[in-house]
Amino acid sequence: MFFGNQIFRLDKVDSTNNFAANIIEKGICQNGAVILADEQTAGRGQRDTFWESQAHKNILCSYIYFPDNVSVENLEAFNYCLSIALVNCLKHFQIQAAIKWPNDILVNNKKIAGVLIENSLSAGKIKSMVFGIGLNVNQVDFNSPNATSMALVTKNEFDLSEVSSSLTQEFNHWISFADRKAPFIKQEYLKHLFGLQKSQRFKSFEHEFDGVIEGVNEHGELEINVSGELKSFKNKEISFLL
Ligand code: BT5
Repeated sequence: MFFGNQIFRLDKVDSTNNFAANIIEKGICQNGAVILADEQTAGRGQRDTFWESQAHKNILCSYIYFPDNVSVENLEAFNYCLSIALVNCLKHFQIQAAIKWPNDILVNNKKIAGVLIENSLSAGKIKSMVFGIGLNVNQVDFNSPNATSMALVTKNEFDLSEVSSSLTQEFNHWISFADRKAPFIKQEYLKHLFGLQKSQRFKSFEHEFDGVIEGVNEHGELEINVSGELKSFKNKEISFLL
């Protein structure tokens, strides 16, 4: 399997992740298929949020993967690999990025890319995975106050097909390690983790506090040292006050 062996190029779609789910259900795509769209009319973030993107300016894509034997416990490795692939893709274009747990990609504290991974399960095993990625490339004005793009950071325009090829190449490289459950993926992820070992302010269930990120545990939860006590947080249980 390699990503990009089959490519669906779409002018306009509601969401590349919806399109992916559709063709998976109809059984008309190969393992490794990639969906690329110029425009989304209903791009989704996690839990009912919206992903904004002007037409023809950014990378809006979904990668389809039918894993052989992946259990729910090993899902984190795929999140790590995709985040690392995004950071390395940006590095290829001389942009230094960090991963804000669990998978926002930041440059200068602003979000340059977001990830929406959607899996379908059967008997505790993963049947299919859809890796949806929105990477801001040439868009320079956003409604989201904390957004940035490759063009804003570098003052250059980029060729979208070059950026998507680089991302696909990186993801093909890193996903093989997730499959093999290679332990160093987590180390690589931590190398790029935003705020690691630094004091930060957080908010959890209306409560604000200071803490130091120590890492992520085996369930992929964020571990924070709060006044000498190590606490772990699931996705959406905590937000960073940047
Ligand atoms: C994400 O959600 O960051 C996942 C975004 C995934 C988008 C891709 S595009 C291709 C594929 N097809 C889809 O339909 N989706 C995927 P979350 O962590 O929930 O962040 C969403 C929040 O980010 C929004 O509520 C806004 O505040 C902010 N946001 C929206 N658009 C943005 C953008 N272009 N750049 C930076 N921030 C943005």
